[in-house]
Amino acid sequence: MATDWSALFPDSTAPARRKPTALEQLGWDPFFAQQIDAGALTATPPVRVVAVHRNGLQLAGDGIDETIPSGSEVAVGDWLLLDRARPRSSQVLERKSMIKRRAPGRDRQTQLIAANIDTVFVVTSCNQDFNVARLERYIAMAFETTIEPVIVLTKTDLVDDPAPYIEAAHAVSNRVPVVALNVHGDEPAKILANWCRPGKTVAFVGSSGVGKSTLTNILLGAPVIETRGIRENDARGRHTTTRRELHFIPGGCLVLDTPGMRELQLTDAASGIAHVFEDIEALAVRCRFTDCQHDTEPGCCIQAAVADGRLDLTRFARWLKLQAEDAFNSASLSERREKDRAFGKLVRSAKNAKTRSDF
Ligand SMILES: Nc1nc2c(ncn2[C@@H]2O[C@H](COP(=O)(O)OP(=O)(O)O)[C@@H](O)[C@H]2O)c(=O)[nH]1
Ligand SMILES: [Mg+2]
Ligand SMILES: [Zn+2]
Repeated sequence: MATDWSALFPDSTAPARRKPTALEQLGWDPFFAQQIDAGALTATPPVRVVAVHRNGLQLAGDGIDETIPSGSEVAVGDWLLLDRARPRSSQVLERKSMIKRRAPGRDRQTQLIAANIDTVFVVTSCNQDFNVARLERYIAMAFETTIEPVIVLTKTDLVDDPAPYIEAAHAVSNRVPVVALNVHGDEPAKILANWCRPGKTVAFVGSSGVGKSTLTNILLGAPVIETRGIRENDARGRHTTTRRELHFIPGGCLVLDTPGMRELQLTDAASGIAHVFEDIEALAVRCRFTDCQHDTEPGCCIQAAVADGRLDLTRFARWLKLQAEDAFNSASLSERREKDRAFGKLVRSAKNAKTRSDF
Protein backbone atom coordinates (compact mmCIF):
# COMPACT_ATOMS: atom_id res chain seq x y z
CA MET A 1 0.00 0.00 0.00
CA ALA A 2 1.35 3.40 -0.95
CA THR A 3 1.79 5.62 2.05
CA ASP A 4 0.57 9.19 1.86
CA TRP A 5 3.31 11.29 3.44
CA SER A 6 1.76 14.61 2.51
CA ALA A 7 0.27 15.12 5.97
CA LEU A 8 3.72 14.88 7.50
CA PHE A 9 5.61 16.99 5.00
CA PRO A 10 3.43 20.00 4.32
CA ASP A 11 4.07 21.51 0.93
CA SER A 12 4.83 25.17 1.45
CA THR A 13 3.89 25.94 -2.15
CA ALA A 14 0.37 24.59 -1.69
CA PRO A 15 -2.43 27.14 -1.91
CA ALA A 16 -2.94 28.87 1.42
CA ARG A 17 -6.61 27.91 1.48
CA ARG A 18 -5.94 24.17 1.62
CA LYS A 19 -7.65 22.69 4.64
CA PRO A 20 -5.05 22.17 7.37
CA THR A 21 -4.25 18.56 8.17
CA ALA A 22 -4.98 17.10 11.58
CA LEU A 23 -1.33 17.52 12.52
CA GLU A 24 -1.14 21.11 11.26
CA GLN A 25 -4.14 21.96 13.39
CA LEU A 26 -2.10 20.72 16.32
CA GLY A 27 0.79 23.01 15.42
CA TRP A 28 2.81 20.71 13.18
CA ASP A 29 4.93 22.67 10.72
CA PRO A 30 8.13 22.37 8.65
CA PHE A 31 10.29 22.99 11.74
CA PHE A 32 9.20 19.60 13.07
CA ALA A 33 8.71 17.86 9.73
CA GLN A 34 12.34 18.44 8.73
CA GLN A 35 13.54 16.64 11.85
CA ILE A 36 12.14 13.28 10.96
CA ASP A 37 13.03 10.59 8.60
CA ALA A 38 10.15 9.16 6.61
CA GLY A 39 11.21 5.60 7.30
CA ALA A 40 10.59 5.85 11.02
CA LEU A 41 7.16 7.35 10.68
CA THR A 42 4.86 4.40 10.46
CA ALA A 43 6.51 2.85 13.47
CA THR A 44 6.60 6.08 15.46
CA PRO A 45 3.93 8.61 14.42
CA PRO A 46 4.27 12.21 15.61
CA VAL A 47 1.98 13.19 18.46
CA ARG A 48 1.66 16.35 20.53
CA VAL A 49 1.53 16.32 24.32
CA VAL A 50 -1.75 18.18 24.83
CA ALA A 51 -2.02 17.70 28.57
CA VAL A 52 0.14 16.71 31.48
CA HIS A 53 -1.87 14.95 34.17
CA ARG A 54 -0.66 13.69 37.47
CA ASN A 55 -0.34 10.17 36.11
CA GLY A 56 0.18 10.55 32.42
CA LEU A 57 0.70 12.48 29.22
CA GLN A 58 -2.30 12.95 27.00
CA LEU A 59 -1.32 12.74 23.35
CA ALA A 60 -3.04 13.85 20.18
CA GLY A 61 -2.05 13.08 16.61
CA ASP A 62 -3.55 12.10 13.30
CA GLY A 63 -6.27 9.72 14.51
CA ILE A 64 -4.43 9.29 17.81
CA ASP A 65 -5.86 10.21 21.19
CA GLU A 66 -4.29 8.33 24.05
CA THR A 67 -2.57 8.65 27.37
CA ILE A 68 0.86 7.26 28.16
CA PRO A 69 2.74 7.18 31.47
CA SER A 70 4.51 10.43 32.33
CA GLY A 71 8.16 10.76 31.48
CA SER A 72 10.51 13.29 32.90
CA GLU A 73 11.86 15.95 30.57
CA VAL A 74 8.60 16.18 28.66
CA ALA A 75 6.35 19.23 28.84
CA VAL A 76 2.93 20.11 27.57
CA GLY A 77 3.29 21.21 23.95
CA ASP A 78 6.11 18.81 23.16
CA TRP A 79 6.07 16.75 19.97
CA LEU A 80 6.96 13.09 20.41
CA LEU A 81 7.53 10.26 17.99
CA LEU A 82 5.24 7.78 19.66
CA ASP A 83 6.88 4.45 20.38
CA ARG A 84 3.88 2.28 21.11
CA ALA A 85 5.91 -0.62 22.44
CA ARG A 86 7.86 1.54 24.87
CA PRO A 87 5.94 4.83 25.20
CA ARG A 88 8.33 6.22 27.80
CA SER A 89 11.12 5.93 25.24
CA SER A 90 9.29 8.02 22.64
CA GLN A 91 11.69 10.50 21.10
CA VAL A 92 11.09 14.16 21.91
CA LEU A 93 11.49 16.33 18.82
CA GLU A 94 13.69 19.39 19.00
CA ARG A 95 11.72 22.28 20.45
CA LYS A 96 11.04 25.68 18.95
CA SER A 97 10.87 27.12 22.42
CA MET A 98 10.64 26.13 26.06
CA ILE A 99 9.19 28.08 28.95
CA LYS A 100 11.11 27.02 32.02
CA ARG A 101 12.17 28.33 35.35
CA ARG A 102 14.34 27.43 38.28
CA ALA A 103 11.89 25.90 40.73
CA PRO A 104 11.55 27.56 44.09
CA GLY A 105 12.77 25.73 47.16
CA ARG A 106 15.98 24.06 48.11
CA ASP A 107 16.65 21.71 45.22
CA ARG A 108 16.15 24.44 42.61
CA GLN A 109 15.59 22.03 39.75
CA THR A 110 14.81 23.41 36.33
CA GLN A 111 11.07 23.11 35.84
CA LEU A 112 9.76 22.72 32.30
CA ILE A 113 6.51 24.61 31.93
CA ALA A 114 5.55 24.49 28.25
CA ALA A 115 7.17 23.60 24.95
CA ASN A 116 6.74 24.98 21.45
CA ILE A 117 4.82 28.09 22.37
CA ASP A 118 4.73 30.73 19.60
CA THR A 119 3.32 33.68 21.53
CA VAL A 120 3.24 34.24 25.25
CA PHE A 121 0.68 36.63 26.71
CA VAL A 122 2.23 38.04 29.85
CA VAL A 123 -0.84 38.99 31.82
CA THR A 124 -0.92 41.53 34.61
CA SER A 125 -3.67 43.72 35.91
CA CYS A 126 -4.04 47.41 36.59
CA ASN A 127 -3.71 46.98 40.34
CA GLN A 128 -1.12 45.89 42.90
CA ASP A 129 -0.14 42.93 40.73
CA PHE A 130 1.51 45.31 38.29
CA ASN A 131 5.25 45.11 38.76
CA VAL A 132 7.83 46.18 36.20
CA ALA A 133 10.49 43.84 37.58
CA ARG A 134 8.20 40.84 37.16
CA LEU A 135 7.34 41.86 33.59
CA GLU A 136 11.03 42.17 32.80
CA ARG A 137 11.55 38.60 34.00
CA TYR A 138 8.82 37.19 31.80
CA ILE A 139 9.95 39.18 28.79
CA ALA A 140 13.58 38.11 29.27
CA MET A 141 12.45 34.49 29.47
CA ALA A 142 10.44 34.89 26.25
CA PHE A 143 13.26 36.65 24.37
CA GLU A 144 15.71 33.99 25.50
CA THR A 145 13.72 31.20 23.95
CA THR A 146 12.47 33.23 20.96
CA ILE A 147 8.84 33.29 21.90
CA GLU A 148 7.02 36.43 20.88
CA PRO A 149 5.89 38.19 24.07
CA VAL A 150 2.82 40.43 24.37
CA ILE A 151 1.98 42.27 27.57
CA VAL A 152 -1.73 42.04 28.35
CA LEU A 153 -2.98 44.51 30.93
CA THR A 154 -6.34 43.47 32.34
CA LYS A 155 -8.86 45.14 34.64
CA THR A 156 -8.69 48.55 32.98
CA ASP A 157 -12.25 49.00 34.27
CA LEU A 158 -11.02 49.02 37.86
CA VAL A 159 -8.89 52.13 37.56
CA ASP A 160 -9.82 55.69 36.70
CA ASP A 161 -7.06 55.93 34.15
CA PRO A 162 -5.07 52.94 32.85
CA ALA A 163 -2.65 55.20 30.94
CA PRO A 164 0.14 55.17 33.56
CA TYR A 165 0.07 51.35 33.58
CA ILE A 166 0.15 51.22 29.81
CA GLU A 167 3.05 53.65 29.73
CA ALA A 168 5.03 51.68 32.32
CA ALA A 169 4.39 48.45 30.41
CA HIS A 170 5.62 50.03 27.18
CA ALA A 171 8.79 51.14 28.97
CA VAL A 172 9.75 47.51 29.70
CA SER A 173 10.90 47.03 26.11
CA ASN A 174 10.08 48.84 22.92
CA ARG A 175 9.99 45.49 21.13
CA VAL A 176 6.99 44.21 23.08
CA PRO A 177 3.42 45.07 22.11
CA VAL A 178 1.14 46.09 24.96
CA VAL A 179 -2.63 45.62 24.94
CA ALA A 180 -4.93 46.84 27.67
CA LEU A 181 -8.43 45.56 28.18
CA ASN A 182 -11.36 44.91 30.42
CA VAL A 183 -12.28 41.28 29.89
CA HIS A 184 -15.95 41.94 30.54
CA GLY A 185 -16.36 45.12 28.52
CA ASP A 186 -13.96 44.86 25.60
CA GLU A 187 -13.67 42.12 23.04
CA PRO A 188 -10.52 40.27 24.08
CA ALA A 189 -10.79 37.68 21.31
CA LYS A 190 -10.62 40.46 18.71
CA ILE A 191 -7.81 42.25 20.51
CA LEU A 192 -5.71 39.07 20.68
CA ALA A 193 -6.74 37.73 17.25
CA ASN A 194 -3.56 38.93 15.59
CA TRP A 195 -1.55 36.33 17.54
CA CYS A 196 -4.16 33.58 17.73
CA ARG A 197 -3.81 32.24 14.21
CA PRO A 198 -4.55 28.68 13.10
CA GLY A 199 -1.70 26.30 13.86
CA LYS A 200 -0.12 28.67 16.40
CA THR A 201 0.20 27.92 20.08
CA VAL A 202 -0.29 30.72 22.57
CA ALA A 203 0.09 30.67 26.34
CA PHE A 204 -1.07 32.88 29.17
CA VAL A 205 1.39 33.40 32.00
CA GLY A 206 1.36 35.67 35.02
CA SER A 207 0.32 35.77 38.65
CA SER A 208 -2.87 34.25 40.01
CA GLY A 209 -6.01 36.29 39.71
CA VAL A 210 -5.01 38.49 36.78
CA GLY A 211 -7.49 36.95 34.32
CA LYS A 212 -5.55 34.24 32.46
CA SER A 213 -8.29 31.62 32.73
CA THR A 214 -11.01 34.14 31.98
CA LEU A 215 -9.19 35.11 28.76
CA THR A 216 -8.65 31.45 27.86
CA ASN A 217 -12.38 30.81 28.25
CA ILE A 218 -13.20 33.82 26.12
CA LEU A 219 -10.93 32.55 23.33
CA LEU A 220 -12.52 29.11 23.64
CA GLY A 221 -15.99 30.62 23.57
CA ALA A 222 -17.07 28.53 26.55
CA PRO A 223 -16.40 28.41 30.29
CA VAL A 224 -14.10 25.39 30.01
CA ILE A 225 -11.77 26.42 32.84
CA GLU A 226 -12.72 27.36 36.33
CA THR A 227 -12.00 30.97 37.26
CA ARG A 228 -12.23 32.54 40.61
CA GLY A 229 -12.74 36.01 41.96
CA ILE A 230 -10.15 37.61 44.16
CA ARG A 231 -10.28 40.29 46.74
CA GLU A 232 -9.47 43.25 44.59
CA ASN A 233 -8.07 45.34 47.38
CA ASP A 234 -5.08 43.11 47.97
CA ALA A 235 -4.81 41.65 44.46
CA ARG A 236 -4.20 38.20 45.82
CA GLY A 237 -5.47 35.33 43.74
CA ARG A 238 -6.19 31.71 44.48
CA HIS A 239 -4.73 28.91 42.43
CA THR A 240 -7.63 27.49 40.45
CA THR A 241 -5.73 26.29 37.40
CA THR A 242 -3.64 23.25 38.25
CA ARG A 243 -3.45 21.11 35.13
CA ARG A 244 -1.34 21.97 32.14
CA GLU A 245 -3.47 21.53 29.09
CA LEU A 246 -3.55 22.81 25.53
CA HIS A 247 -7.03 23.79 24.43
CA PHE A 248 -7.94 23.69 20.80
CA ILE A 249 -10.00 26.48 19.30
CA PRO A 250 -11.80 25.04 16.27
CA GLY A 251 -10.37 26.75 13.20
CA GLY A 252 -8.00 28.70 15.39
CA CYS A 253 -4.98 28.37 17.61
CA LEU A 254 -4.05 26.21 20.57
CA VAL A 255 -4.22 27.88 23.95
CA LEU A 256 -2.42 27.06 27.15
CA ASP A 257 -3.56 28.47 30.45
CA THR A 258 -0.96 28.17 33.21
CA PRO A 259 -1.32 28.23 36.97
CA GLY A 260 -0.22 31.49 38.53
CA MET A 261 3.48 31.57 39.27
CA ARG A 262 4.47 33.15 42.50
CA GLU A 263 8.04 33.47 41.35
CA LEU A 264 9.78 33.22 38.00
CA GLN A 265 13.45 32.56 38.67
CA LEU A 266 15.37 32.80 35.43
CA THR A 267 17.90 30.24 34.36
CA ASP A 268 20.01 30.15 31.17
CA ALA A 269 18.51 33.48 30.17
CA ALA A 270 21.57 35.70 29.74
CA SER A 271 20.80 36.74 26.18
CA GLY A 272 17.12 37.31 27.00
CA ILE A 273 18.14 39.63 29.83
CA ALA A 274 20.56 41.40 27.51
CA HIS A 275 17.71 42.04 25.04
CA VAL A 276 15.41 43.51 27.68
CA PHE A 277 18.18 45.76 28.99
CA GLU A 278 19.83 46.52 25.66
CA ASP A 279 20.24 50.19 26.58
CA ILE A 280 22.34 49.24 29.62
CA GLU A 281 24.28 46.60 27.69
CA ALA A 282 25.14 49.24 25.11
CA LEU A 283 26.57 51.44 27.86
CA ALA A 284 28.46 48.55 29.48
CA VAL A 285 30.50 47.80 26.37
CA ARG A 286 31.82 51.37 26.44
CA CYS A 287 33.14 51.20 30.02
CA ARG A 288 36.90 51.74 30.25
CA PHE A 289 37.57 48.29 31.72
CA THR A 290 36.19 45.23 29.97
CA ASP A 291 35.57 43.60 33.36
CA CYS A 292 33.98 46.73 34.82
CA GLN A 293 31.64 45.92 37.70
CA HIS A 294 29.91 49.30 37.18
CA ASP A 295 30.53 50.14 40.77
CA THR A 296 33.32 52.59 41.57
CA GLU A 297 35.60 52.02 38.59
CA PRO A 298 36.80 55.09 36.70
CA GLY A 299 35.45 55.45 33.19
CA CYS A 300 32.23 53.52 33.94
CA CYS A 301 29.64 54.59 31.38
CA ILE A 302 26.77 53.14 33.41
CA GLN A 303 27.60 55.11 36.53
CA ALA A 304 28.00 58.19 34.36
CA ALA A 305 24.54 57.61 32.85
CA VAL A 306 23.03 57.16 36.31
CA ALA A 307 24.75 60.32 37.54
CA ASP A 308 23.41 62.52 34.76
CA GLY A 309 19.93 61.01 34.82
CA ARG A 310 20.04 59.14 31.50
CA LEU A 311 19.68 55.81 33.28
CA ASP A 312 17.27 55.12 36.09
CA LEU A 313 19.10 53.74 39.11
CA THR A 314 16.37 51.22 39.94
CA ARG A 315 16.44 49.84 36.41
CA PHE A 316 20.21 49.45 36.64
CA ALA A 317 19.79 47.63 39.96
CA ARG A 318 17.18 45.28 38.47
CA TRP A 319 19.56 44.46 35.62
CA LEU A 320 22.35 43.66 38.10
CA LYS A 321 20.05 41.48 40.15
CA LEU A 322 18.65 39.52 37.19
CA GLN A 323 22.09 38.93 35.77
CA ALA A 324 23.43 37.69 39.10
CA GLU A 325 20.43 35.47 39.65
CA ASP A 326 20.61 34.01 36.17
CA ALA A 327 24.33 33.32 36.43
CA PHE A 328 23.78 31.65 39.78
CA ASN A 329 20.85 29.51 38.62
CA SER A 330 22.56 28.52 35.38
CA ALA A 331 25.70 27.30 37.11
CA SER A 332 26.29 23.70 38.16
CA LEU A 333 25.77 22.79 41.80
CA SER A 334 29.45 23.05 42.70
CA GLU A 335 29.85 26.31 40.82
CA ARG A 336 26.76 27.55 42.61
CA ARG A 337 28.18 26.88 46.05
CA GLU A 338 31.16 28.96 45.10
CA LYS A 339 29.01 31.71 43.71
CA ASP A 340 26.69 31.70 46.69
CA ARG A 341 28.72 34.23 48.61
CA ALA A 342 29.30 36.51 45.66
CA PHE A 343 25.60 36.34 44.78
CA GLY A 344 24.55 37.34 48.27
CA LYS A 345 26.90 40.27 48.09
CA LEU A 346 25.53 41.41 44.74
CA VAL A 347 21.95 41.18 45.92
CA ARG A 348 22.82 43.24 48.95
CA SER A 349 24.52 45.87 46.87
CA ALA A 350 21.57 45.92 44.45
CA LYS A 351 19.21 46.42 47.38
CA ASN A 352 21.42 49.08 48.86
CA ALA A 353 21.10 50.97 45.64
CA LYS A 354 17.73 52.11 46.95
CA THR A 355 15.77 49.63 44.91
CA ARG A 356 12.32 48.31 45.57
CA SER A 357 12.44 45.15 47.60
CA ASP A 358 9.74 43.32 45.64
CA PHE A 359 11.66 41.93 42.70
N1 LIG B 1 -13.31 43.73 36.54
C1 LIG B 1 -12.52 42.87 35.90
N2 LIG B 1 -12.35 41.64 36.41
C2 LIG B 1 -11.53 40.79 35.75
C3 LIG B 1 -10.85 41.16 34.56
N3 LIG B 1 -10.10 40.10 34.17
C4 LIG B 1 -10.32 39.12 35.06
N4 LIG B 1 -11.18 39.53 36.02
C5 LIG B 1 -11.65 38.76 37.19
O1 LIG B 1 -10.55 38.37 37.97
C6 LIG B 1 -10.82 37.13 38.59
C7 LIG B 1 -9.67 36.16 38.38
O2 LIG B 1 -9.68 35.74 37.05
P1 LIG B 1 -9.02 34.35 36.58
O3 LIG B 1 -9.26 34.28 35.09
O4 LIG B 1 -9.47 33.22 37.40
O5 LIG B 1 -7.49 34.65 36.86
P2 LIG B 1 -6.23 33.67 36.70
O6 LIG B 1 -5.87 33.25 38.08
O7 LIG B 1 -5.17 34.56 36.11
O8 LIG B 1 -6.60 32.54 35.82
C8 LIG B 1 -12.15 36.65 38.03
O9 LIG B 1 -13.16 36.95 38.96
C9 LIG B 1 -12.32 37.47 36.78
O10 LIG B 1 -13.66 37.68 36.44
C10 LIG B 1 -11.07 42.49 34.04
O11 LIG B 1 -10.54 42.91 33.00
N5 LIG B 1 -11.91 43.29 34.76
MG1 LIG C 1 -6.44 30.47 36.33
ZN1 LIG D 1 31.00 50.10 34.06
